[in-house]
Amino acid sequence: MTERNDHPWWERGTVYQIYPRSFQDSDGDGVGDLAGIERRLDHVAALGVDAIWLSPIFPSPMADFGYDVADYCDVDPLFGDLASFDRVLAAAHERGLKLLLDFVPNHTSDRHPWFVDSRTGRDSTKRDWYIWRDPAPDGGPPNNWISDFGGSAWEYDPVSGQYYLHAFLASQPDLNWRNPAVKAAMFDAMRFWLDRGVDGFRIDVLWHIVKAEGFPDNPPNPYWRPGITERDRLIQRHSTDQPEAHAIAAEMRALADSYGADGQARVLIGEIFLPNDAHARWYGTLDRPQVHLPFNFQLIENAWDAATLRTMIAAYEASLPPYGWPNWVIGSHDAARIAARVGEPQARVAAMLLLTLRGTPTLYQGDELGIGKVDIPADRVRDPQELRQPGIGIGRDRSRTPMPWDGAPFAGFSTVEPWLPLNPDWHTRNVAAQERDPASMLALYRHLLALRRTHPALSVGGMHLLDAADGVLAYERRHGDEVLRVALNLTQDAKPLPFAGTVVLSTLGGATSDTLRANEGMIFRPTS
Ligand code: TEU
Repeated sequence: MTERNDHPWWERGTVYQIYPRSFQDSDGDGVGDLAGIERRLDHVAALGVDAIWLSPIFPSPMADFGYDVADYCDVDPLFGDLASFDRVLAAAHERGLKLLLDFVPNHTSDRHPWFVDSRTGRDSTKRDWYIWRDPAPDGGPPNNWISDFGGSAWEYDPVSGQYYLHAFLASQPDLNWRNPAVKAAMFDAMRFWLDRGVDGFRIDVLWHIVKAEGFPDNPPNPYWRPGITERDRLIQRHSTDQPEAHAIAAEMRALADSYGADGQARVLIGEIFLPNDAHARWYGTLDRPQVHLPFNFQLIENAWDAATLRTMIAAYEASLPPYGWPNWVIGSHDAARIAARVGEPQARVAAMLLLTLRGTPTLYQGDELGIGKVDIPADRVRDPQELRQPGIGIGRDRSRTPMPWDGAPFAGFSTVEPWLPLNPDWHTRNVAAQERDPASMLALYRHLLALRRTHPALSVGGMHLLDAADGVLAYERRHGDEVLRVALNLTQDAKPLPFAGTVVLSTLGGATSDTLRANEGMIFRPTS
């Protein structure tokens, strides 16, 4: 591929996810808020990222902590108001940070006025804004679809004798995007925020938004076994990834692009879980693009070993259309934390991988501190997914714990007991402590992010995988005359270096450069 020098910010840059409930509380209710985020923006800027994505801040009964929206064009009082949002946006822009909101198009809250109206009866003018169906002949649900949070995806409504569809909680009814009025209202909501100056959206479960006509049963998944989330009993063939959803994504993109006349792209990141080929179709075509970045979760989904990751990276790269820019996610408010999965030494290697692979990285708040396993006592579990399917290890609270800022009570996050427990080691694992320690995870993240900014080879350069010893993942990044090589030891044993060179950075510091130590990742400038 020919080398380009015109990479837009979302290709060059990095995204940092803030989970607003858990970033910084400013009003002493134990829950984070927008004024808190504004207060802590210097941490984000000092980290060296380019954009922030805020998980939902809209009015919500919080059954799914904001992914159940009751009004797309306002701010929940728990987080502040439109004025406090405008202040965060201005403060982010002053620091050169872009700001993306979380747009939740697949479903609303059951308290959204649209659904309240829809539920009043079959002749409601909003009836067709949601997906209502008659019962099956035996009175049961219209088909076999399963909610992502377990149980039937259909909820019976005794008032009208029909069922409504909900891919997630029963209190998150799915919108009917085949209805043009729904589309118009949701596009108005996007315009509302774009007009306010946001730089784009992360779009929640984008591949879910349209369902197959006729609502056929989903086929069974032959790989399902007990202990796996109930959703995976079926392949979501007819409930997700429909051609009409791609067409809507293309229209969303056209809307976002219509705001880009100032040369600053308004970016759409689609949350999409699909195998490579189906996933790549969400880029759309060159003349009819869809999302800029279909989120790539494969660093979360795959086993942490060099051979698996090498195969996965090669397959992902090969699946991209020539104009499709890659991206990588290693943590989120839904996934187990990387340091909990692979341990702290390997979490340092993971940081180097995330920030040196070709493609836009998304960092999740707290991973820059290496927050690891947090046990949530049974009486403090809040995640509705965990509460509905306990004991199979899908609890999301453990990655939603509050940011530990310093050694003050409640880690400086709040003045009262936070809504979820802090990481148990917060006395030592907090931002202030790690700022004082040049060997900390935070120092490593800052160093890596600074390197990405100063070396275009690392941000926009080409990449190819290199051969290396078993357990070592190695690759080269190249842009113009600049060549950098990365060698990551994913094992607990010392390994021979795959190439010679001058060490630019080691995850362990003080590198000798004749071997890769256990758990060591290195960036080199090749000598020859
Ligand atoms: O997540 C969608 C999604 O695919 C999740 O069901 C995911 O598989 C699961 O959480 C992994 O444990 C998005 C949001 O990120 C999530 O927080 C919401 O609960 C969900 O959509 C519904 O809006």
